[in-house]
Amino acid sequence: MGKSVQALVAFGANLPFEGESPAQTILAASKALAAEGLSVLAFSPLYATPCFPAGAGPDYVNAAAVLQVDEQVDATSILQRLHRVETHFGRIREQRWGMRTLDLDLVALGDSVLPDAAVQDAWRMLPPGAQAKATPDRLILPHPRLQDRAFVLVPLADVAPDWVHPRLGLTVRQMLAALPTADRAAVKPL
Ligand code: A4P
Ligand code: MG
Repeated sequence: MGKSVQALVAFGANLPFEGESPAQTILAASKALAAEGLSVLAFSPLYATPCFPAGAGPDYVNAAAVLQVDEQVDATSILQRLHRVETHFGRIREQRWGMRTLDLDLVALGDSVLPDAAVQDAWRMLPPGAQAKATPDRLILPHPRLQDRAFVLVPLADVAPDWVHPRLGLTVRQMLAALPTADRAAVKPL
């Protein structure tokens, strides 16, 4: 293997799959990544988090991982592998922000900004009303909602507290500290 980079991945689940709880599915998925050539360097504790948007379904279990991937592997290929793992654990894409047995988001790949700074900025600064309606048709990195979400940042702070957002210049720890206290407090160790 040549040079490697770190991929940050967010795990979420709020529906059981074949009798397994969301927590069991997330742990099984973390082990299934190896079969896709993705090696897990660090895996966070599991957290219970209130469903966003509130009332849209059962509460979630969330977690985060740092993967080590060869520099040669492009971001699209990593997302495809994550989607294969989602499918393996029963994910059916029906509704944006809908309930799911497993959601794997590629939060970041090193300091990559994709497809470019202007497009990442535009998606990141999308007004809240538009966020639920618009779905990107291509990979955006870092994930455009990363900086807003305690259910992503709390577990990420366990495994990659010092990763710096390439557009905001803020660490995971700093982005988390900038969120409302109530958002952070709502994310509870399972
Ligand atoms: N896409 C673009 N960039 C990325 C990226 N960096 N990572 C594209 C992953 N996907 C990316 O994603 C929709 C489209 O975005 C895909 O075609 C992909 O190519 P999806 O995974 O098919 O659909 P989704 O999961 O409904 O959308 P998304 O954007 O992943 O949803 P969110 O924003 O992750 O919201 N509440 C709690 N407490 N915990 C959760 O984990 N998750 C969601 C899902 C809602 N509420 C939640 C949680
Ligand atoms: Mg997703």
